[in-house]
Amino acid sequence: MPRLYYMPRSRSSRVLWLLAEIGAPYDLTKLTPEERRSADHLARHPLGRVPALELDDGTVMFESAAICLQLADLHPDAGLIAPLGSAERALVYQWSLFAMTELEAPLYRWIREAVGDSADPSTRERFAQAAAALEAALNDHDWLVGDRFTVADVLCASVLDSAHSRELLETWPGLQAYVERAEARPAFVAAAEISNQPRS
Ligand SMILES: N[C@@H](CCC(=O)N[C@@H](CS)C(=O)NCC(=O)O)C(=O)O
Repeated sequence: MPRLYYMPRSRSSRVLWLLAEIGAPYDLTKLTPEERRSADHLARHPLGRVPALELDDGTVMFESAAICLQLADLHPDAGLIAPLGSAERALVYQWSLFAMTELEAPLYRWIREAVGDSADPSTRERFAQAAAALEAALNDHDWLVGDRFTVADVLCASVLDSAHSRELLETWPGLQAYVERAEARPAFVAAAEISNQPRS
């Protein structure tokens, strides 16, 4: 059984969501901030971050998007990733990496700057361009790839959730509807019960 090392209210949430979509059993280890910096955890993640996942053979991996893609691959029956080499698979990779690089990076920078009251308009503009591209790609479809919910939706919607909860998606009604559709999924609701717990 895989084991997820996680902290509530962190990027672990997207992995918990994916695990709930899959519905297969897994083990969970909740880390405190101190445990995250321990030698044991640094052996799992060289930067002492979460999430990290221990696979059945003892291999430990990190990076939330890589973990989600691997879990989707391990459970093809869950239908969260298209067959290897297919065009739909290519688009799942595309939007998964887009979520991490073009959406998450500028969004988190924008949120950090806004909290410090020093938001640089170019940071918002970079997120705005990515948000508009994603909204156009959805183009009245419920999900990004092949009209079915995939791991790419977990990754994109989990990033956009941080924007939606701060009311930053008002310019993109299509994205607001997308996030709300994703958050209405029973797996999202089940995972939120774990990921929204207090940290300690
Ligand atoms: N790119 C990594 C980022 C991991 C990350 O930054 N995790 C945060 C929690 S959301 C963390 O562990 N922060 C603790 C720290 O930075 O020391 C991923 O997606 O897994």
